[in-house]
Amino acid sequence: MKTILVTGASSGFGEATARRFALKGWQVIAWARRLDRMEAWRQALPAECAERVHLQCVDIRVADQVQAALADLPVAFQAVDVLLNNAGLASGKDPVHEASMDDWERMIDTNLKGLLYVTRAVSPGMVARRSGHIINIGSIAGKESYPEGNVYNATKFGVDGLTRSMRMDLVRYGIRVSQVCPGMVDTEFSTVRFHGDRAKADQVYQNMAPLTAEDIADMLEYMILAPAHVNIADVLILPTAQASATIVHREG
Ligand code: NDP
Ligand code: 8X3
Repeated sequence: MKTILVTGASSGFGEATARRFALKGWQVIAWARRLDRMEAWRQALPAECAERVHLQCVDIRVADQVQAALADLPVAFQAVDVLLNNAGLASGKDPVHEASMDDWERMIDTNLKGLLYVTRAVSPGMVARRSGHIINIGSIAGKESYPEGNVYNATKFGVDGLTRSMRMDLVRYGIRVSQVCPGMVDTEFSTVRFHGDRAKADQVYQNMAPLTAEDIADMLEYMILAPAHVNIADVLILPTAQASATIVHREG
């Protein structure tokens, strides 16, 4: 039985993908800080799927929590086949001379340092087993900068650079390293970015059809289930109405 570890499994793409793989009969290790949110979707699964889901409350910004969670895994969950480095956030959208340094620290600590802590902890097992698949969630924001994106852009450009280098480090061990870079997806992302201002978040997706978390889970499922000799290395996935980070066609 295969095992996937999903970070950020309490919402958005992480939740959709964790649920998807649980329903496909995989063992799922689901990490996030909001255990209650993960417990809610786990309990809604058929019992035989729910029992294969192992939830852990982990703040990926804390290296000790990451290590302790892995050390606590039941034996049956210890061999991680797929690591989905998904947990991340934008915090704020302000010009560089006005932005909050707390927002900057939060994004750097989560999107870069957290992703690194998880990867450093999980990848040695993959190396020892000479197999595995690591998928990093990047963004169109890691391919193109945009005004007021500054530190979010920097973290996602960082993920892009890390993904390429990780692939080089791990290729000799038969480990696939991939990246998915979505454009606009309607999740809790914008509400988090605007510090809970739902009205401001809704404006982001006004008069256009954004992607959904299920669209991203479809892509991830395709990448993960591709034959072992196929690595879909880097995918930019946009809503049809989006042409670039800043060009969005809105009806009306
Ligand atoms: P959501 O806000 O819906 O989900 C983010 C997830 O990350 C939550 O489960 C949250 O869980 C988790 N998370 C945040 N901080 C931490 C932390 N310190 N430790 C553990 N988990 C954490 O957003 P999305 O699903 O949209 O975002 C997922 C990824 O996709 C992010 O990396 C984001 O940057 C990226 N992305 C999003 C796009 C979009 O338009 N939505 C487009 C391109 C990329 P909890 O709060 O419970 O800890
Ligand atoms: C999220 C997409 O365009 O808001 O990474 O940066 S965007």
